[in-house]
Formats: sequence, structure tokens, C-alpha cells
Amino acid sequence: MKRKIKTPNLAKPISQYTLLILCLSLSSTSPSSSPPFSPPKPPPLPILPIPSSPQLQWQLTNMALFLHFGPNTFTDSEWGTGHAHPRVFNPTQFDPTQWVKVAKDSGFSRVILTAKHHDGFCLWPSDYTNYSVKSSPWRNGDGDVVGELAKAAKDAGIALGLYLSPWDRHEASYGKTLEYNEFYMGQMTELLTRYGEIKEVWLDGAKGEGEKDMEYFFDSWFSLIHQLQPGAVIFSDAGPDTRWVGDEAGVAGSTCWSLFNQSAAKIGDTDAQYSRGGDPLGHDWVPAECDVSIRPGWFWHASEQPKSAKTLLDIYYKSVGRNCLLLLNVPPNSLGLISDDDIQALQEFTEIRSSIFSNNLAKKALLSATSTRGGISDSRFNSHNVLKEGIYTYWAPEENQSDWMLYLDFQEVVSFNVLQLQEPIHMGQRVIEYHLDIPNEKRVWKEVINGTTVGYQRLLQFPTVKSQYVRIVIEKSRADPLISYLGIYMDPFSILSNISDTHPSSYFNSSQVLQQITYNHSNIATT
Ligand code: FUL
Repeated sequence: MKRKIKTPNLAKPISQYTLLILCLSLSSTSPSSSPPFSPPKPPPLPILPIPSSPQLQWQLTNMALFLHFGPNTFTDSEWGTGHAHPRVFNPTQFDPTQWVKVAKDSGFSRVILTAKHHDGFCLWPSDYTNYSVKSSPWRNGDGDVVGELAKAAKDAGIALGLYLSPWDRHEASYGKTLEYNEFYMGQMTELLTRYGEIKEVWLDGAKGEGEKDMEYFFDSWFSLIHQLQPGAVIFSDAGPDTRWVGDEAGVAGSTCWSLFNQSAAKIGDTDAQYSRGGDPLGHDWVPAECDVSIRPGWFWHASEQPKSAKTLLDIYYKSVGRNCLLLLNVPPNSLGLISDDDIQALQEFTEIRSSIFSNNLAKKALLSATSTRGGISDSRFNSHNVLKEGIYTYWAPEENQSDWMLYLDFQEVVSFNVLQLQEPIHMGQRVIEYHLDIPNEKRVWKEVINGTTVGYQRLLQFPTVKSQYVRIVIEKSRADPLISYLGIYMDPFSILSNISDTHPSSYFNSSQVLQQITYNHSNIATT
């Protein structure tokens, strides 16, 4: 229904009241007026450096399966001399579909094969050497391990990476800088043009004592790799895309930045301390990859046994739980299959991971935060986003705040001993220091555990506590902290003495560490 506007007599002075009525009625009835435009607050600016698209894809895979396979598998050796006869290579039940099935069933969505290890033997028929599968009895010399694995991986939807060892103990040109670099780049080109999409190229600086001195043309290699496979990340001691964590135990620093200065690192001469922790002032985004073998050696040896599921879980906390990718080596045996013992250990590892992490207690809690970017009603940034899987939804606090906290009310007393935090790393790595508190018997918040750095994913373990309430306090951050996921879990499997990364706060004195602590209060001082 249209309302008629009474036109005022402009000859008479208009009283303030009449003017007000006039303005109100004009603004509410004018056909040309539209509601005032109040755009939503845009997302905050990222803080540099940030990951490239292949680096993001790499990080989101969490875990990759390393496959050390070659003549060493048949000769009970680790660093082959390069003189083992190709006839030793004969995996009679070779089945890469089994390898990728094991990977997939155990939660690994990427596999990396030693296309060439230090012995120089090529698992594909390279045109540049006869020291390869084509000189072996396997498939009468017509086989191609890389090709068959590439097909199996593609069919299973698993990403493929390849390790091409720079150190080559067979190749005659090794030691002659120009010739060997041409040879290496020729082999690299074969690998990156014959087998479809390659998601990771892995190379190291390992070299035996007293080996021939020569220069590797890393810059040329890296440019070639990025040119031929733009979706691939390059792993080395110093990046450029992912860095070696500095040990072969699969353990990252409890402070672990994806920020790094590539210019401060040298391939083949790693500063383990720098690699373990990264660099909060680093200009490059080079996250760490933690390589470790399920067995004592990298290659399969009949006499060796796999690690237990609980040991693998501990490694998981110290790699995936410290902002890294876990590259777990599971070496196929001389039949060409992953051994039953290793499959058994992986199955148990998968089951215990799933039983812990499928029950996020935070999902049943009432959640709130000290502030929300754009106001509490802005669903794009409010605290409920921390319960949505993935990094692209996140909690962002209002700008210029000094308090950054998330509160949880479980509505009943629950027991827990693991905190999971994730940052939306496409916006940069931000959080420097934080702690988890529960209320004590005087209803005062007390610190249970503190941590440094979050990154893509941080898992913090601590002795079991019981409480209805929890708060996460972020104390220091490079920019406004953003949290994309929050998990609170009960892990009944881990052995307390393994929890070396955490510094349970003064909250736990030595006699309390092994006992469960219970608090349940309806009003808690929020100081
Ligand atoms: C090292 C190599 O020397 C080992 O044999 C193994 O391949 C490991 C993953 O990298 O540099």
C-alpha cells in the first residue's frame, strides 16, 4: 500500500520537527532509495611468505609412503656399490597395485619410489645407461618398475613422487661436472616426461667419504623440474619447495616454522638445528618433510622387523603433529611385495589413529571466542568455523585486540590428553605461543600445557585431565591469529614417557603427572 507524502508549505519556515518527519518519510518511501550498502568485512591480509599451490597440496596429504626398492633389496645392502650384477634384480611376484593399496588403506595418498638410488641402478629403462631393469632377468628385460607403479598409482588416485639420487656409484661420468650434469638432467627428463603427473621430486646430498668431487647444477635441475612438472614439489636439504627436517627419525622440532631462508641452507651440509625448527624470520616458505623407515634399514632385509604401531603413533605426533609431512618408508621385499609384518603394523597404526582422532570432543562443546572479525554474527569468521574440517574456514578475531581466546564448555566433565590446532596456512603461518587452561578447584584458570608454533597442524600431548571447561589462549602471533581447526581428544594408547615435546605446566607437579585430575565448576574466573 502506497503512503501519500504531504508536501510542506515551503513559504513558511519549517520547524525542526517537521524537517525530521520530512526526512524520515522521504527516506522510507522514495522509490529511488535502496538500503544502505554495508559490505561484509573482507578476509584479513595474508602474512608473507605463503605456500604455492603444489606446496599446499603436498601439506594437505599429511603422509607419504617411501618405497626403497632396487638391487639392494636382493643383496642385503643399504648403500649398493654400483657393481651388483643386474641379474640380482628379479622380483618374481612384483605387484605395485599391492603397494598402492597398502598406502591407500593406511591413509597415505602419495608414494615416492627410489627410481635410482646411490648404486645407479635405474628402475626404468633409461636410454642413458644399461645399468637398469632392461639388463635384468625380470620380465626378460622388458619391465619398467616406474611405469607399472605410475599406472597403479593413477588407477588408485594416489600421487606419485620419484627419488633420483644425485650420487651415482655406477655411472662412469660421475665426477666430471659437465658430463654428469647432462646425464642427470637427461635421466630427469625421461622420468618427468614418460610417466604422467609427478607430484614430488626427491633428492638428497648423501655421498660417501672420499667420493669424487664434483658440482651439481641444482639451479638448472630445479628449473627443469618446475618447467616439466609445474605441479611437483622439489624436496632437498634446502628446498626449494620442501626441506629435509634434519634427521632420519621422523622427528621435527617442537617449534617448527614453515618459514625458512633457503640461502642459509646447503644441500649435503645440513644445519640440523636450523632445519628442525625453521626460521620465524625466514623469507621463503619451505615446510619440513620427516623421513623415517618402518624398519631399521631403508631397504628390505630378511632379518629386520617393522616398528610397532605405538612407535609409529609417537612418530606421527612428532611429525604430522608438528606441522610436517611424514614420509614413512615401507620397503617392498625381494618378491616385490610389501611384507605381511609391515602391513600388520600399518593396520594397527591406522586403527589407533582412527580411534583417537575420530572422536573430537570439541564437537559436542559450546564454543565461544573473545571476539569475531566483523562481529559475532559474521559466520565467515566466527568461532564455530574451528569445528569445520579443512583450512579454508577459520576463526578470525576482531582487529587490534590484545586477548585472543577460544572457550569450550563440554556441558559435562570429559577426560582428554591431546590438543589439535590448525592454521589456515594459505594465509601464512602466524601463531607463535599459546597455552591450554582448565579451571582449578578455586575456579581460576590454570595452565595445563603450552606450545610454540601451530602451522598446518599441531598436536600437543599432555597427561590426562578431566574438566568441563577449556580455554585456548594465544599469547603471541605474527599477525592476528587465525584458527581453522580445534580438536580435543583422549588418547589411551600413548605412553606418557614418550611425550617429550610437551612441557606440562607447573599445573602438574611430579606426583600429579600420572594421576587424573578432575574439575567441574559452573563459574570460572576468566582472568
Ligand atoms: C639418504 C640415503 O643415503 C639413504 O640410503 C636413504 O635413501 C635416505 C632416505 O636418504 O640420504
